[in-house]
Amino acid sequence: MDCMVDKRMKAAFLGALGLALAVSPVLLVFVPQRAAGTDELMKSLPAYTQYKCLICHTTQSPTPQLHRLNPFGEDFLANGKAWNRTLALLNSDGDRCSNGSEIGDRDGDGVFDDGEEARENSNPGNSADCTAPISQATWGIIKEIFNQEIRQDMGLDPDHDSSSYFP
Ligand SMILES: [Ca+2]
Ligand SMILES: [Ca+2]
Ligand SMILES: [Ca+2]
Repeated sequence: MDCMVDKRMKAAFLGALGLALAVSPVLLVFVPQRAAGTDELMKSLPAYTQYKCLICHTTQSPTPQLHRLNPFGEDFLANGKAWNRTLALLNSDGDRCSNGSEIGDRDGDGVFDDGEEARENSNPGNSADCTAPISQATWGIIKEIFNQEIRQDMGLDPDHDSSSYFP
């Protein structure tokens, strides 16, 4: 009797194993795989750590089956998959920011603009995302405008009052 149970279990195990081996090629086809080349191409951009695949693709996890490009990805492809001045000066997604401004390298020389972190300011492939970086010089201008406004609102002479409300 025990022997009969063992034989049935062995047959069931072998049957399951056979089925698994038979469908494994099918499973490999349907299990999402990462699009080949995406990681290497991404690393050719000056910055990619914030948006990663979404810089060029319409999905965060592109696969060989689903890897549609966004407007920046299309321009990157048309530019020979190279980051340079030509691509930096384009505004692929049609917002107010050039690709270089969004990536943080306005002139496309591969070197980040002064005072900027080595990360994207906004996504060059998403027209709803356009953030201008605030450099030290820009911040100085903003402070001066606010200080002038406050001095004028308080009735102080902006030419002779040097008080500043921003450090
Ligand atoms: Ca743009
Ligand atoms: Ca630069
Ligand atoms: Ca954008």
